Amino acid sequence: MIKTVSTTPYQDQKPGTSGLRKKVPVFAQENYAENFIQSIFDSLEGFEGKTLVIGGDGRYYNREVIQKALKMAAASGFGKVMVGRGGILSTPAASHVIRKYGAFGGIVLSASHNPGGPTEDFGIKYNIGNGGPAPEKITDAIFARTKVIDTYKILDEADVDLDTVGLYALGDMIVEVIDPVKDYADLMESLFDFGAIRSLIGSGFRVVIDSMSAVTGPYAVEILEKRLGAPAGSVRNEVPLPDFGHHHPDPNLVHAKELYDDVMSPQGPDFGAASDGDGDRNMVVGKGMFVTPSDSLAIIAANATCAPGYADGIAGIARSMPTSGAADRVAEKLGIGMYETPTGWKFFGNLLDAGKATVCGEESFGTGSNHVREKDGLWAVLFWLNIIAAKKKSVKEIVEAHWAEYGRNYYSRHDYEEVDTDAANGLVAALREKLNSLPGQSFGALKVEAADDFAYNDPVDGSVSKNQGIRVLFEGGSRVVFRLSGTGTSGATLRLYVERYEPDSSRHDIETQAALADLIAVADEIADIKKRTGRDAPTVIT
Ligand code: VG1
Ligand code: CO
Repeated sequence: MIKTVSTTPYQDQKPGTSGLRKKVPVFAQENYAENFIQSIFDSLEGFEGKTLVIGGDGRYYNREVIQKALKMAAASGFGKVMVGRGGILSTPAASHVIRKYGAFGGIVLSASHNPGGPTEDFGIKYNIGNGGPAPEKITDAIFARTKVIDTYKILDEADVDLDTVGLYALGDMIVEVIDPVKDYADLMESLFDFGAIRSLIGSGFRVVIDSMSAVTGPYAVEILEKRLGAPAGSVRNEVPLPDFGHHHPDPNLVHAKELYDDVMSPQGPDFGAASDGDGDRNMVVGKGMFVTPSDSLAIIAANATCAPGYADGIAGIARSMPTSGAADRVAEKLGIGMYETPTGWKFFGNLLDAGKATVCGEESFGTGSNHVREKDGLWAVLFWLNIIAAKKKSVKEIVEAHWAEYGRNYYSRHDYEEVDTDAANGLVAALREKLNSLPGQSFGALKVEAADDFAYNDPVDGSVSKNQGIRVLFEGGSRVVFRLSGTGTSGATLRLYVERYEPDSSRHDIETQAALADLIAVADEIADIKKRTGRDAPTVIT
């Protein structure tokens, strides 16, 4: 039976960089999740009888919200929902399932790299039929709807068993519980030379993946241990836990430090990788060499033809604005298109659909391609293994050869987390005021060439996105970028991105923070970071 429930709107359900993210207690308020899910459905047209995909990263509250979403999808007239067993689908796997089965769209339940648990983060994101995050036109419509919604519809039925693969009836709708791993693992096998990677591992090359007790565990075990023959135990923290075992499932040098230290130790593995909560991020570490995400994008693009799925070459590269310009040099050399978009994977969707870009990346440990419409952690790891197997070189050799050929883009991001929201907004407002006066000014040896607030004109649909981050560009190609995070759930997070291009290969082995020290100091001088945030130092440096 379909129930129509009266509800009161919430005013704070604005989707951020990647969907709506809030603390669990916020989501647990009366009708909070229901209002948002109904607002998604109310903003869509023509889904009657069609298929919806639902899955999440297994974090706390995942199962509860999936049951609600299933009953609401049935009440709203979807014909079928495909849901991962146990409510599990990594973000890239959800994207693939939407595409493979021609679904109308999908709901991905995740707060990605943010911690999980009863007082930690939860999130809901809508993906469209191309498998990618809904564009701003749709997220704006959803937000507008959440502010006025007064009823939602839900089926009054018992919960569906999510733990057994099979077909279930829910009112007039079918629920298909699917194996969350198989389709995705098959896709990976179709893109990469599994035979070559198997030989590499068979010859003694030791690979370790840290799934950080998050969603990639089952995927990594199936692919790395079962299909590629790595010894059992090669995947660490492989069981997804609702609280991620109190890990912060963010694969970077701070939160995946143990893995990093292990790979760097002489007895440790040759190659290490980690993923985030929902499986779309990746960190790649080789013995003696941490690969920055910006370099990873450039190196994958430069060596793409090593992988069978990309043997014909790539059409173009896209990167988010704060991501370093390393990939730009590769695009230039290959004579292919290069696109600079705002932060957030949703901006890559049109470029991928139009065939303008084949590989995309973000400095925030995100890399992916046209195989799905999300960034994809394990895909990037497999791409690296494929390149290593094809070139028969170590990560360190591959990265150093790349720098020697293209020059090195020294790069770092400094995050100031949970700072006072007014202070953060004040800092950005003051920077905007200054923009016009900066060009021509010198700070020591650094002279400002240009300064702006990044705006993106989508070359495919003509949409314009303004205020996407403040850029200060110096003569010679160095730059600093300031923006506020759109994924945090308490206070504001200021991100400072710092980059310097160094063509001279005799200067490619400087410690990163040292190589960027003068730029970091100038960024503080221009934006008054320490004074305005009241912080002496960033909380996270990547
Ligand atoms: C951050 C990253 C951005 C990424 C987004 C979602 O956004 O900077 O590059 O696309 O997270 O990633 P923000 O607005 O906090 O800077 V995921 O893996 O965490 O969904
Ligand atoms: Co993520």
